[in-house]
Amino acid sequence: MKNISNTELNAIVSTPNYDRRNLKSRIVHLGFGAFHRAHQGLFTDEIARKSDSDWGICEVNLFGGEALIKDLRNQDHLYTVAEKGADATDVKVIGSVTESLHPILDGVETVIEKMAEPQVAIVSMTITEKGYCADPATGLLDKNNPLVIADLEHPTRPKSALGYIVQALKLRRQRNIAPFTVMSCDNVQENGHVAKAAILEFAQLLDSELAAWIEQHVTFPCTMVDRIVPAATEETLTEITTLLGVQDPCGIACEPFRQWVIEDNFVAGRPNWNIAGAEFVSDVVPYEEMKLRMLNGSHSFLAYLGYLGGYAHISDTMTDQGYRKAALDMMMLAQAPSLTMPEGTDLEGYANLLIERFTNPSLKHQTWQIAMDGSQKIPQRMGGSLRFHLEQGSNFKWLATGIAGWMRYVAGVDEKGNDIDLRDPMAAKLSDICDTHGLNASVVPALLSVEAIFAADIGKNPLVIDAVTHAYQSLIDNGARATVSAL
Ligand code: NAI
Ligand code: CS2
Repeated sequence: MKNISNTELNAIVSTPNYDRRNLKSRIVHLGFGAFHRAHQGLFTDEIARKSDSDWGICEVNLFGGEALIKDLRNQDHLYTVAEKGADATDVKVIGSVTESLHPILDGVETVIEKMAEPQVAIVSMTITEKGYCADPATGLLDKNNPLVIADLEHPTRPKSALGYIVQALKLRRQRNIAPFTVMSCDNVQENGHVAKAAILEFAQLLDSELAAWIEQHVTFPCTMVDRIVPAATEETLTEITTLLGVQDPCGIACEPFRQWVIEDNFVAGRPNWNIAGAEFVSDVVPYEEMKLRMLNGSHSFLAYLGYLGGYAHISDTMTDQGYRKAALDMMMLAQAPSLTMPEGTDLEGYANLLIERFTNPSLKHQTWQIAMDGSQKIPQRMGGSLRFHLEQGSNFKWLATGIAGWMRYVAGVDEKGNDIDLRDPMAAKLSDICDTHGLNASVVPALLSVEAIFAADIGKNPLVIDAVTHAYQSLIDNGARATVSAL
């Protein structure tokens, strides 16, 4: 490995130009995963570079990620983000993390006590869709979720993010400390509203006075977050080592594009993330819907049908003209018409930019990764637009093919007969249904009847059943590539 001197390092890698000792842990973030490192962590670093911001982040992983937290501590909480364009890579060392905690390393109580500290103004989250313990079809708390059941039984030793937040808020109320803002940064439709509903209902089941206090004093801004950040691989980490000159096990690579639209509704102040390009608005929902339907909806479409068609990465699907055209049609013909956007929004420009971002050959974003947790993703990425087309009587074949692709994928075996490593919180239930039917179109109405995923207005609708059955049969008869290209 090349040994780079400090001067050389600074010439190619940008490092924090501010005194990190001035930062305070005013944010506790749950979910020190790939995305947060390349998004909120980087925005928070950038505002410290450009202003006198004192906002620092205490990182917490509630599920897994102990090794990552240990590694982060070993390097003074610094880590690298490599922004990879088609032709060039920018490397940034991020300095916004002040400290880190993990319940397994530090104890549950230490994490809750940190969240209860008076200087903490925001608890933010990237805990994946399933972290909200909500029913994907309705967005309301799933009282049968094993984490919810366990946390209601042992509220002072929670496991779920909801349990931690409610316990920390309880301590703040008891100690007369003002509450924090709860900010979701997950790809969940109306993420703030879903977080609020789940937290309030959970609190209500524990202590109705606490629930009323939370409702009155805590805010839950919605956010639209966007940046494609594939999971780190050995290859990315090796590349970062080469660029940096030292190893960084916490390093992460992502695309150059980033967007963050935030509802300006904070109870205890907030960083001026706008200095780094975030937008504060009064209503985020239209932007969230645009992104979830056009970007994430077509991502899921490409993930299932791409994986089945033998494409390992999103950029590989973009080299196939059939997939490329189908993805653009999915955006413009299936998703865009269902949106109500502020005047002047250029959806065609947005779609073309998405195709360009998906094409980025430097970004190895696995179709298998995006295919994960489909039961949580499909309803919000395709359900709303499906309803729109049913009301309008318009063509929804792209959505039907996307859903059929998911159904064929959860069968657990690919077109060559190889097993698929299915990851989904509902995997056992989905596999049971698929095993009963085999690769037969009779599985379509059976999967559409899973009400936690498809509300009855969709799942029992004969037009939906017909269209998805037709697409599923084509996948069985002709395979994914021919089915996509025939769209
Ligand atoms: P990741 O796998 O790197 O990290 C997942 C994080 O979620 C970990 O910190 C883990 O501790 C936490 N987690 C998992 N299950 C949990 C649970 N039940 N309760 C609490 N915490 C839990 O994934 P990544 O890429 O960071 O994505 C996380 C989320 O960020 C996504 O699900 C999505 O909602 C959002 N996001 C991701 C983007 C990306 O391109 N990676 C872009 C935009 C949003
Ligand atoms: C992807 C998203 O994994 C997935 O489901 O669709 O994480 C996507 O990369 C981001 O939302 C882009 O902002």
